[in-house]
Amino acid sequence: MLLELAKILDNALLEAREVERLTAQVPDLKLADAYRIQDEGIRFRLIRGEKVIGLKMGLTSRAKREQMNLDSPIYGVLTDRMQVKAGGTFSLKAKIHPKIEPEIAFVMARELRGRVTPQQALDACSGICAAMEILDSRFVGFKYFSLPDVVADNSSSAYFVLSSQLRNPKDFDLASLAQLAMSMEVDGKVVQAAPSSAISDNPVNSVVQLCELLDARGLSLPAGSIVLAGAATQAVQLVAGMKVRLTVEKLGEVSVVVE
Ligand code: OOG
Ligand code: MG
Repeated sequence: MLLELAKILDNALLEAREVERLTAQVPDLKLADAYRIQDEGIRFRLIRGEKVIGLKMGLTSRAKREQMNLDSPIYGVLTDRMQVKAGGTFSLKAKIHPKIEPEIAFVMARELRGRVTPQQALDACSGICAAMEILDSRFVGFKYFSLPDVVADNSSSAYFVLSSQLRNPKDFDLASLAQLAMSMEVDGKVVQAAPSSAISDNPVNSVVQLCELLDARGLSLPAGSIVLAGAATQAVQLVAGMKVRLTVEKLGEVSVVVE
């Protein structure tokens, strides 16, 4: 059954079309099984030659939990083919209904496992940068799905873009990481803004939470992983012609042009 559900979602991805939420068919779909569907979906992508390069946290800010009407943090997997070049173009061709959101990314120098403190998580990083995630839910209308639905759908993750300005974590302490102004502009006009504390009170806490979610499944956070900490604000619908730019105080900027 799980494999069948994973196949439905994988076909939706390949054909760029929306499908009914899985819980319409399987109302009692458990979160643990939703992560297994997510695993299968990633396995299909690996068979097609993609490589896992990181993980994303989702629903780590109140703005996102309210936008999606869902209430707990979740994770998804990032592959190399999901990465868009900084300053590059993003084509709406073969996408369903993509949205973009402002994030902060960490690059892990060392493996982390189980319960770690925020300071241990920060010490295990080799880089921090501004990032944007492009979500593209495979569910009808990008709404009315439950937590197991979105987890099965790789937590809505579709693409991401990392700033080419990678900062040294040694230049930051925990307090300073929670005080960075983040501002996302479309065509030069600010459309979303929030302090970095909007993400899990401190974006590094998203790394801590990710380790706990992984540990509950017997997994660790591998060395070398990119970690998206989750959006600080609501996501914004992408429209052809937009130039989207995120600026994060002390981290730098990252942009993408939609075509
Ligand atoms: C779920 C994914 C949420 C974030 O950064 O909070 C997420 C969704 O909004 O569809 O990626
Ligand atoms: Mg996100």
